[in-house]
Amino acid sequence: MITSALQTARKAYQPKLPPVLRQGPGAVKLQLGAPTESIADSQKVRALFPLTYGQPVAEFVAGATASGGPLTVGVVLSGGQAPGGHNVIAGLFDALKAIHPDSRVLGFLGGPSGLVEGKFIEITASLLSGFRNTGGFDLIGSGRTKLEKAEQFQKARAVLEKNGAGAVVIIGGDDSNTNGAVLAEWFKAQGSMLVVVGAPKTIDGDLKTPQIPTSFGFDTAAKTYAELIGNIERDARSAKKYWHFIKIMGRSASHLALEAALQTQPNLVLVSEEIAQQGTTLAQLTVQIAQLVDARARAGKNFGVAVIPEGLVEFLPDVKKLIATLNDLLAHEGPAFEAAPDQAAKEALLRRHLAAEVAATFFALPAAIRGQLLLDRDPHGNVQVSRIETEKLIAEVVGAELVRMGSKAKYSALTHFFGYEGRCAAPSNFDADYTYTLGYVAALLVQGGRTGYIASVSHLTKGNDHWVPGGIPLTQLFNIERRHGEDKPVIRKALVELDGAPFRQLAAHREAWAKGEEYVYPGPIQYWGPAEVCDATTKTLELEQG
Ligand code: FBP
Repeated sequence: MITSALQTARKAYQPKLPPVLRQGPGAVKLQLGAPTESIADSQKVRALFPLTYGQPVAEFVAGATASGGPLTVGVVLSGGQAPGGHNVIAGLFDALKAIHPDSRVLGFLGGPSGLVEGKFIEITASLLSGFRNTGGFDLIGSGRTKLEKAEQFQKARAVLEKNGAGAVVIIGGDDSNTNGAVLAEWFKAQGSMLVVVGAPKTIDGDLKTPQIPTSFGFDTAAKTYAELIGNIERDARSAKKYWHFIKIMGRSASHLALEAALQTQPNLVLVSEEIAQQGTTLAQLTVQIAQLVDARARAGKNFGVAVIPEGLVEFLPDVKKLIATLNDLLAHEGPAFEAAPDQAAKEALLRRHLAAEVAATFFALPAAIRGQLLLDRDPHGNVQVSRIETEKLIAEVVGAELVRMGSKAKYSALTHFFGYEGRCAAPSNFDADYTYTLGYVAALLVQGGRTGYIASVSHLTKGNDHWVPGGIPLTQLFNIERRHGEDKPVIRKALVELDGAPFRQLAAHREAWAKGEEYVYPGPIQYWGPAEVCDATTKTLELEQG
């Protein structure tokens, strides 16, 4: 593979470990705290996880650990790409080799399905050397197969045992770690000594608890989007003739849109969680945005920048109801819809099934958006929000509203979607260090036999010299939620909190941002240079952690 000059130089970057890990695994010991409770529904969660519930929080502190024998550990990348995944594997590999040179890492191919089907490669030092500090998951690939059935667990166990592995590290988001906890419990219930350890991954930033301040990839993705938004802002204030509507990835939670906005201070950022709380309908939101466009036009500013979170449509109560109805319909009338030759035929079917109010919402949408709402669902039966052009929807309905209200604004809208652009960017120094540490910690948790744990690092904002590595029992992150008509134990998805510091920061400033051009230009991620430029964390983390 031909590598760029930056890639070549970046290969030599040695991620920074927290001080306690710098002397290697022999100089660190596991310290266990008090037993834990799940964040909610503790009795129900305890009943579902009788063998792994309530384990203590683990912290790594200076001290001697007897050197053990070689360990063989499987590793799985699960779900969407996030910058730093390769460094988790690098940290895992280096720690295991430091524990014993004969340790091995088996990289399961294509996500959880690789574990079930026994498809893997052995990670070697030379193979890994080309992937250190790189973005992407292409070393072993990823997938969205859900590991949730006993039959899959049985196969995974057979694969791990056959290949001499004593543990598997699952690098994933809330769903994958939920399943990891179930797998850990199942192994124990079967009398197996296999250890399951997780690592918090997702650019969306919605796997977050007081103990896990951020998931990896969020930092790099947000900085990538912020760079692009900053560039667009500079263009907007230079050309002064376009309104830019920019959709930012992040599925349900608006963390990425909010973070990118805090870094760039656009004229408008929508926060889905606030819209849901206020019950704002699409029509009401349209009027609000049109009024902003009109007000700026009256001030002689026929330009602006608006940031829209990817999941917005699912938070507008009227569109949410429509999507839920469509999800049900597609689940139950799937074959009929598939047989319909084109969108017109599908819509004719819908006219027969939808209640008047829901049909009105659907048919008021532009045809392209209607088509996108009918596309295939993801493996969980949810609409794939990355494929819905919400930015175009908003640009179009705002244009129509301006006409309706007789605005004199010269409205020319451009739309953008920044999503995949950020998912595989070369990890920032923060993500490179954080992920390497997470991998290293995962190896130590495996060595300590801590099954049902997720690797964690706390005190992340204070600089790497202050990071505290440890492990959080997964059951501590659980609550019970209603999913597809059933009560399920799941890791709670962390949405933007409207009383949280990042949102409050936005609320305090957005009026000024709307009127003026208080744009900020973060520029591209820097890998070398002053620490305040290269090693800064996100505003979200800074504000949340104080
Ligand atoms: P994960 O939650 O698995 O990390 O994936 C996040 C994400 O990037 C979302 O932001 C986005 O909506 C989705 O994946 C896109 O999925 P796909 O890769 O299937 O297009």
